[in-house]
Amino acid sequence: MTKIYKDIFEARNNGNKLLAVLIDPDKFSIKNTSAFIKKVNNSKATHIFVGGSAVDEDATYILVKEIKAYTFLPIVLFPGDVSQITSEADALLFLSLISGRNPDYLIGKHVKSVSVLKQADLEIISTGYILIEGGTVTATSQVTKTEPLSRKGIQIIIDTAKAGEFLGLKLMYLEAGSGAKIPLSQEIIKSVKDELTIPLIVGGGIRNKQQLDSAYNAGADLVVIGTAFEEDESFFNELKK
Ligand code: 1GP
Repeated sequence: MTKIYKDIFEARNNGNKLLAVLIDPDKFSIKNTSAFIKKVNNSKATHIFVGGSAVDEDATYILVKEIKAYTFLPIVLFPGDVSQITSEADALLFLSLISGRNPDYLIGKHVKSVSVLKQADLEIISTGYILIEGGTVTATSQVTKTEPLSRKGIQIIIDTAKAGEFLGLKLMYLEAGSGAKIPLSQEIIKSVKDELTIPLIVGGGIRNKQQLDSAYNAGADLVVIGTAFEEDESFFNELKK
């Protein structure tokens, strides 16, 4: 097992909850990197994820290089496209959008990324990505031209996650979408958690400590938060070490 996945796997086994701060290069001002990362370092965050749906060429490389100068936390790419792959990071979530039926995001982009990945020194973590409706139209849905799964179809959500595990995916990411109005319910998280043996990531629309704890209590092993920090960095005060 490679290092970053091993750490996530062990944390899950030991019941240690993980927190990733998501930075979208498209929405983040690089001038703010040092001040922002200082807050991340002083918080309970265990990982930094970098990625977005529409990011300019080279923006990820430049930003990850800058972030690295200020932190020892692992930097994990959460790419919306092949152009966001850079060896400056430590690992890459090799995402397959298994809630959708767009072949490009199930396998097509992956094939296109191989020549880049073969040159890159990145830990590659195969990850099932399940987009579930979160009360707003998400950039992911628009860019990938896929519909999110209905919140009401819990059995379909469970079976999608389990099918991903049967396919050999090593992580499962349940996503309400960046900036979701409603984060995923405890019922959805718990139902999926009960079925999976692989670690579970949950993200989308989590904006306060109570919602974070609710996701953890329902079974999330790692929670991803982006928008809440983009909108109000004082949220870090609630998450001090
Ligand atoms: C988005 O799950 C992440 O892909 C985080 O969502 O930006 O709503 O925190 P937010």
